[in-house]
Amino acid sequence: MEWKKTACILCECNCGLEVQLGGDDGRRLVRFRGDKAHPSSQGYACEKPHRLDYYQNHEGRLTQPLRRKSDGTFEPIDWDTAIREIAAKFKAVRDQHGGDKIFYYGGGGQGNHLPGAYAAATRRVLGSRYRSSALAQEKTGEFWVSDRMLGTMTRGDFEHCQVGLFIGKNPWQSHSIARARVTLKELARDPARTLIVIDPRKSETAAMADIHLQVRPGADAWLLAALSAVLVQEGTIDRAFIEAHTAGFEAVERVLADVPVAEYCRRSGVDEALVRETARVIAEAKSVATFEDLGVQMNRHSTVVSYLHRFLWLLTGNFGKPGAQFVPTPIVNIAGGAESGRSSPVAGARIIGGMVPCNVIAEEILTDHPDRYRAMLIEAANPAHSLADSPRFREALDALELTVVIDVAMTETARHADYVLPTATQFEKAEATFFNFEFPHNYFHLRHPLLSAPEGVLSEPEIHARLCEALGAMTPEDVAPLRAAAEQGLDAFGQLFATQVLADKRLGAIAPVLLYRTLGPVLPAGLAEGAAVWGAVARRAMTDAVSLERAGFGGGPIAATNALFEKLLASPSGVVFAVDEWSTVSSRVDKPNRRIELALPDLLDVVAGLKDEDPTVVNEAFPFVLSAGERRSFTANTIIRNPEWRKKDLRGALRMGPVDASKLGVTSGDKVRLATKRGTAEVTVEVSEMMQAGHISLPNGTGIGVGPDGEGGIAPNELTAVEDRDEFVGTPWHKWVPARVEKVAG
Ligand SMILES: Nc1nc2c(c(=O)[nH]1)N[C@H]1C(S)=C(S)[C@@H](COP(=O)(O)OP(=O)(O)OC[C@H]3O[C@@H](n4cnc5c(=O)[nH]c(N)nc54)[C@H](O)[C@@H]3O)O[C@H]1N2
Ligand SMILES: Nc1nc2c(c(=O)[nH]1)N[C@H]1C(S)=C(S)[C@@H](COP(=O)(O)OP(=O)(O)OC[C@H]3O[C@@H](n4cnc5c(=O)[nH]c(N)nc54)[C@H](O)[C@@H]3O)O[C@H]1N2
Ligand code: SF4
Ligand SMILES: [Mo]
Repeated sequence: MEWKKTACILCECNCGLEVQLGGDDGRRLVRFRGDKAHPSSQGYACEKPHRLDYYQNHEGRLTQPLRRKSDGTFEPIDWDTAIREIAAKFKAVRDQHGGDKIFYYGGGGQGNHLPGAYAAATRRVLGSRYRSSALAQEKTGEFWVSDRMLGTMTRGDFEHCQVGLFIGKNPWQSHSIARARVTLKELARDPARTLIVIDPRKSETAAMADIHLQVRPGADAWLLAALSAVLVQEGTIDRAFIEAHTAGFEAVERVLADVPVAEYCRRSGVDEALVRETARVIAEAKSVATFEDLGVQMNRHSTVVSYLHRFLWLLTGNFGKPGAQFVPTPIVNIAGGAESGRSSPVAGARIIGGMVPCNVIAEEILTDHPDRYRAMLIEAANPAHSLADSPRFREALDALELTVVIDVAMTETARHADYVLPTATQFEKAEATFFNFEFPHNYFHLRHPLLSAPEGVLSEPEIHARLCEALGAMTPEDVAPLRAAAEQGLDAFGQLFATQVLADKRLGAIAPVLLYRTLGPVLPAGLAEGAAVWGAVARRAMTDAVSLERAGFGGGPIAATNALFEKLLASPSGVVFAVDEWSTVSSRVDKPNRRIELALPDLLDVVAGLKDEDPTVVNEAFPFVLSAGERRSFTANTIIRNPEWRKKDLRGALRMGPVDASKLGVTSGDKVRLATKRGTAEVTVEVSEMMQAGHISLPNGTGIGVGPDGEGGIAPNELTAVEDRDEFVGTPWHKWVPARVEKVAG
């Protein structure tokens, strides 16, 4: 049996996989093993990819374009009709109300990123100016803070750190760092190294930590303020680093000198002596790597916590040295945090990295404001399930004049569309890994398809190319010369593309689909969808020539682009494309004089104001804090739709600590009624030693296909509210949902 190379698509790591196909039709994914040749995962894989056949083969798979009828049901239509009608209807919205009323959502999930690249062409042709994706309900606060302080993103070197710190992050289950469990075990086992976890829950990662700061849910701001205050007040900061590499320290010092450490420890629920010891461990370490994630990013004061988090490694000089924080060279920068010059048209929300906060989208539709969004193109995302307050989002979709969804499956979102366009799965087309942030060697993985796509579905690049053609934006005359050059080889193609397309605004706008139509057909079988990667590589060859040259791709921008692109096409396990040096990291700070800006006045004001806020106050009506959407061993957003893919806990239990359970008189397996201000659901309890009193949690990605409490469990966002969001960037408080639990009689 042949082993074919691909990657797992269930979390952002996209570990390299080898797969054997089988079954009656040869289209089942039957055996799996980690790909040892993958530059980052090196043979590692967790338990989840063994169930990937549930993604590739399932009942809800779409294989025909669908159009909504007036009675609300769908009818199949052919592709020519679908493309013609959709193009005409988008054009009508653009011509009547302006292209900026056409909103784009999605573009990629955990393992697919190329759709968003191709959609850029369609968006420009339509004049669509506003867009968003899941990143604007999790990462935009961190991106914004990082952009304002460093002008770039950073990541941590957990493989070599002496101290590894995870804040609201459970990498044992959620990964996000390469070979997470191996790295965590090494860190925990070595007596000279320290694993620190900040989590209200004794998560799998917290359970193996040397230090677990079991914070009160939602009280991280006080804890991190206390930790950084101890560094300043005990004088253990790295003054030499601060003087050489930062600006604005005095303002920060003034605020932190004032923090009443003992009182903030009390409010955060963590013992003061343990907080002081943790600060000392961080201050004395040779190197500290850190990672913050959803536990704090979907919580109260999330943006302020992202800011305070940075003090822990910046005030201790843990930047730009092995084992500490670094600035990677990605092929595509998906972590941009620049604030756009404009705000969202109705709510006036801040737009970070080009993305409108997810929590304001519904209110920008459900209004009579003249600038409301009137049409939406949604691709590779399931916002009717993943965004706060699903009922309201469904209502917003229904209020639009036109909704088009591009997906592999009939999803909660697709059900509210006017047109649903079926696309090839991530194993039926070339795809690529964009969440690669390794250092000093970074890699890129252009994946080859495992299977051909079934009759009736088209890949996203083909859909976007056809839409652009139907809108008259890409003509045979645009295509012909580049197509001829591509036939002659990459050198001729590169020269012509550089002189013709980049010099012409109209052609530049459709560059991704133009690449697909011209370069795509000459690429090796199955790799046509990788054509846009050529454009991404070309941009990187211009901005990071030195890093690429160290990896063996030099000789000027076009030569380096073509050499790297050819290597990507020929390397089904991925390619190391950038080699960096630790000594150059600080030169990547993109701020005046390469100095990291420590003082962000608006956020410092909030830090100072924490004094007047008490996170220990209990809400009488909703005395529990619900974490709505915890990563467990068999959750993967909504990528896999059949609940049976989970080996256990099909419906997703409500975890609750033993003290709360006995107070309520319930035990594992009992049903309870869970109520928030937004909704109620009946759920099954799992009594868990992981949970502290007053804290309960539900998994993410459940409740698919079957109403609020069907077979697949409860969909968490039936219970969340859009207005509970960060004051700066609008990210939701999914990990801090006030809730009430009642025993169900009988
Ligand atoms: N198995 C699995 N892995 C995944 C995914 C998946 O669906 N399933 N999804 C992927 C995606 S999209 C993402 S964004 C990442 C997310 O990865 P994580 O952020 O690690 O995932 P979560 O389990 O949502 O939250 C992490 C932790 O935050 C803790 N937490 C809750 N409230 C608080 C609080 O008030 N303070 C602090 N400090 N912590 C708190 C929770 O107890 C939990 O242990 O995971 C990725 N990996
Ligand atoms: N309450 C609560 N809500 C949350 C979270 C939480 O912790 N709590 N977590 C949030 C986070 S961190 C994230 S990242 C989001 C994720 O939410 P979304 O970004 O909406 O992503 P998914 O649920 O993974 O949906 C991916 C969609 O892509 C489709 N798909 C799969 N392969 C392809 C393909 O090749 N092409 C196309 N076009 N489509 C494809 C799938 O069928 C699915 O409909 O959820 C968020 N929502
Ligand atoms: S860590 Fe993530 S990408 Fe790797 S095998 Fe597990 S789920 Fe898949
Ligand atoms: Mo996410």
